Amino acid sequence: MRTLDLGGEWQLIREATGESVPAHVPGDTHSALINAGKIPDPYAGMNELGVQWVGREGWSFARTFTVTDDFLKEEQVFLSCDSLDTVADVFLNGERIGSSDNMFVRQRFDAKRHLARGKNEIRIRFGSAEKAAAERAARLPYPVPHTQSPVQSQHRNLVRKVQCHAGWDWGPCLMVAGIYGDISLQAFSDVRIDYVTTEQRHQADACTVIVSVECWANRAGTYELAASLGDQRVSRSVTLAAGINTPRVELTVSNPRLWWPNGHGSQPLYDLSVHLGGDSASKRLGLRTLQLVTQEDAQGLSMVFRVNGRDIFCKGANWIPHDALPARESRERLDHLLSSAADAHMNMLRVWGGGKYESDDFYSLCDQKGLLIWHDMMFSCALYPATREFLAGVDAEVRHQVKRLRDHPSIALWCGNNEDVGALTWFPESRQNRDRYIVDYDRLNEGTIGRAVDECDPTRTFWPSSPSAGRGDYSDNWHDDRRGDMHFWSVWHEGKPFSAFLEVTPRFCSEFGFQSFPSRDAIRTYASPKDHNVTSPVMEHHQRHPRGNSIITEMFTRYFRVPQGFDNFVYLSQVQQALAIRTAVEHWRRLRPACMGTLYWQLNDNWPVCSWSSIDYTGAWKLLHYAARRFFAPVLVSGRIAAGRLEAWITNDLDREIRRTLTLTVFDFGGQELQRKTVETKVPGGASQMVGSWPVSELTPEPSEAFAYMDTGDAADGVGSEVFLVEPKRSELADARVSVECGQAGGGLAVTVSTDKPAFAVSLFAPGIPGEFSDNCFTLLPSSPRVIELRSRREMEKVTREDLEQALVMKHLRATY
Ligand code: BMA
Repeated sequence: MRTLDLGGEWQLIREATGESVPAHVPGDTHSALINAGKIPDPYAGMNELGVQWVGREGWSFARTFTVTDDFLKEEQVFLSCDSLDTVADVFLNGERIGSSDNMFVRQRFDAKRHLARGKNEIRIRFGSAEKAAAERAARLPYPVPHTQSPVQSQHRNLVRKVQCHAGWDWGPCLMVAGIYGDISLQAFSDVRIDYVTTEQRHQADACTVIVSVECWANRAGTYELAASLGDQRVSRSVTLAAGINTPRVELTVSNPRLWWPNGHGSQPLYDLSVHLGGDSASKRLGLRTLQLVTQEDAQGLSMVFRVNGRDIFCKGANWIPHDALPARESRERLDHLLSSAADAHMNMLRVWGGGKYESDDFYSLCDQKGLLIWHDMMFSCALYPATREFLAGVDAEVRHQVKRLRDHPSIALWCGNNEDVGALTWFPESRQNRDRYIVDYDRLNEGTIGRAVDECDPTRTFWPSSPSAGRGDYSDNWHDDRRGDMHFWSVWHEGKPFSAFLEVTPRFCSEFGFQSFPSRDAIRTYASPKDHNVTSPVMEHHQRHPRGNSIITEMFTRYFRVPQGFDNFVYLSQVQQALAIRTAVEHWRRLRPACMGTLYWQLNDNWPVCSWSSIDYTGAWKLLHYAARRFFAPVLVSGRIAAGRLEAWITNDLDREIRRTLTLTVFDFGGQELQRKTVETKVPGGASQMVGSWPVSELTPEPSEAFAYMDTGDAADGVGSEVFLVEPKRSELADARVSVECGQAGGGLAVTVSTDKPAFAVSLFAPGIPGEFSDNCFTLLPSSPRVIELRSRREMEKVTREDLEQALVMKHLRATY
């Protein structure tokens, strides 16, 4: 196979005027216009509103390239496009060679007869996806509604494009068009490999890998098929008919090193390469077994991911595209986000159905880091049509993506969509005529998506929707705690207190969340200091939930004393978010094995915004992400107050028994020790146990003047964990004097933090210095100063101690009011 890469410098032409600007491919319309100075950055201020016209126009990407004789000597030459976004006609030297209207399908257009030796021109004309969607809507026999966000492109559900490009309750509306991934001309005379897929058969000391090579043979014949896996090699002759064939070979690895999710073992990857008739392909395999165990039990139906025979408690978050402008995505940013997930002991991410099938980099990084993927298909929060054309497009999409991705060991499950069963009850049209819409839903979901998944990946479970109770169950499983996965949104959308998290026993909670404001650095990218007020128009523009800021503020009044000033407001919103998610996760981890997974909403942002994310658009960890590193730790010490008693729990996700000495100390807010209890305990592997419980009234007569602190003294478990005996706002916190001193530790910069009285949610920020601290948002006791290291991400210039001293901001709870 000969390849001519067409990525690089193109021109972007505005169809209406013929005006052109340089454009990089892979890339998108908006990014090219920003780079050319034609439109302002839509992430700053309220610029997004002024660039909506871009998505309503037609645009062409064009370039010239040179083709050699050698290339044209091959019998077949085709144009391969990984992703054309969205409604595209492709022209070679002025002639239309094909079209596409689904950015999730790899397109291959026959190109040979349109090419000339020497100079050629390619032009890809994109019509407005928004206009195409409106035209389709007008032709539908009945309306097919979708959710609305404050800035919204209508009928997003009628075009096969990243659904959140049209606006979401955390994302801008930027209806980009563009060319993504690889675009190249490919030439061959014998065989083209389309997909390599594998199946593993695990025996006691060996794993046999069956390799299927889906290929296209230009003519019938006998070819050599050679494959290698690790240090194993096989080759054999295969006879292919003209057209599509799927020859197979088998390789056996003895004593395989198994691939494990993060926290359960390592992630060895075996190189697989295949050569056939002049074409070749390679990938990296992880050898492992994975089952989703759904078994009837006393509570209902279990939902457990079992890897290599071990039941895994899934800990993680939901993933959205990491930039609303595709040209700004990068492997480096993916690596930071995914490393941050692994660093916080996550072992699963859910690729959410309003985004996209991600880049190859994304999946290979997940493979390397042991992050399992719950993979939605790209349908979200809407009803969808079930016309013949729509279903045919989806069929091609799902078959392509599943065959493309299925050999990644990280992928754990294919799920039909996000919340589309629930959506049946959201719109007047579907409430009045549920039958019509549920038939359409089923045609699309079971009829097309489910069938394509079953046929293209028999090794994995097809889960119909998130949330759902599994195949064949059409109930809205939103808050069902007997079976299936749950999206628990009562605390955010319904405004219930955090204690509502303690009232449910999800089998697997795949969404729940609470918002906070992003870092000071992120806010500065969109709001100038004069707008640093949460109800300024700019700040409200970067809050896409209509009641978002009110919910944050109202929740402050339940738990905290009202903070003073903008900076404290922002800080406290992050403390509050961390408390919300910690409350839920600690509880649901205590419930194992009834509950076996918690994925909070959401890991990342696609622009700078106030949202449910734990890492903001600049890559900065919000305080929630630091808290996650503690509440997702393999051994978790947690406390809760129930029925007037303080309970101490140890949750052990390791596969072996642990012994711990748990110390519970009750301090007054001045730091005086009032009580100390010590418990010797053993907790089996994969179990959670209450290891002690005491009536609060015995611990202190004045719960508003004291707090409890639990600690195992084992460094691996992290620092201790505080339990307030009444809400923080009712606790008489002392005016602690917290001091910070910048210095060196662990080969880098560090901050020593100490205090004269107990201080809570002690947090360090270094605006302008991208990087993470080794811990943050912790309880600081006078007896235990802490040395917190800074891991800077600023590679080019070294951050000095003076830089850190200048930038450093320290906050703690008592200092906010
Ligand atoms: C969900 C998600 C998203 C949404 C989030 C916050 O249920 O699936 O659609 O952004 O809640 O409202």
